[in-house]
Amino acid sequence: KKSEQMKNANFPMTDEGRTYHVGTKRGEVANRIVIVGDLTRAETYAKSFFDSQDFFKHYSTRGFLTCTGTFKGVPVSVVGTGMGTPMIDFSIREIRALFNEDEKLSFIRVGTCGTPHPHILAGDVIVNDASVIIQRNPDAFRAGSTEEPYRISQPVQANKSLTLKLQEKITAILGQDRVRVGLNATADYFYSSQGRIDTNFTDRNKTLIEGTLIKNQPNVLSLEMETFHLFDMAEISKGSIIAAGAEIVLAQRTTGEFLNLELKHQRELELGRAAFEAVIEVPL
Ligand code: R1P
Ligand code: URA
Repeated sequence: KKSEQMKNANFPMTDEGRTYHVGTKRGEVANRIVIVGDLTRAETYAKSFFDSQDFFKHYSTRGFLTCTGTFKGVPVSVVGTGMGTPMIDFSIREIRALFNEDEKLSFIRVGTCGTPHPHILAGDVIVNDASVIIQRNPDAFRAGSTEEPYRISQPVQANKSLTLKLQEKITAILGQDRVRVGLNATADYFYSSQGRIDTNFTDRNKTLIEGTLIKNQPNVLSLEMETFHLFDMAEISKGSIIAAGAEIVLAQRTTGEFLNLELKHQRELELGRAAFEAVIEVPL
């Protein structure tokens, strides 16, 4: 399929109104949206939860998958965003641009994460009521610099009603013992800024998680790569977007355990169902 000519250098769109990266146009995305990092998770959700298998599906050449259908009769979309905060920026801005100024949107992110918390198990679910971001400071790595190698932001809050509804829905499925609610830390990278050790590079991150992060924010439960930017975008959306997020714990960082695939797939379906139920029930 040949790519289409974009117009408008400030906010590129085709004549037909398709956005540059996500590639959808007005009417192809619902205003209640579940976003996930993994594109196969997005497709599995559409196939498992949409009322009909005859749903709208669009792959963009920039790594986004959008599926739109209905869940219990309510129009919903699931978008596979890929990884990292720039992908969240493309997703939120380009989806928002498909709606009128007075229309409201809700986004729930269903992700996977690591936990720095010794008592949370791989396979547990963490619902985030707020998030900070950890950013690597490249200036600190230049010769002679005295700057700190990583910066931790102030927390930004999730939407309370959407978060409570998501917590209620996932707790009804998994029970209280497997669900935690608390602070997330989005990292700008998977390796350096999540404190992973890679001897091929000078990362200066040996004490980043237990030292810098936990001293700064003792209650951080999860580490992932998108949620902060989703909450931040909702906060600056002039009241048009509400957002919540939850993750399945894949990596238990204090023991080194990584979740087995079978339980990961089971949890993805459980948390996905909870997210669709929450996103349709909370009024906009
Ligand atoms: C890293 O492996 C990816 O997994 C997490 C992180 O946020 C990052 O995107 O979430 P997803 O499973 O939604 O991609
Ligand atoms: N995703 C992350 O970003 N970090 C982890 O440790 C696991 C999943």
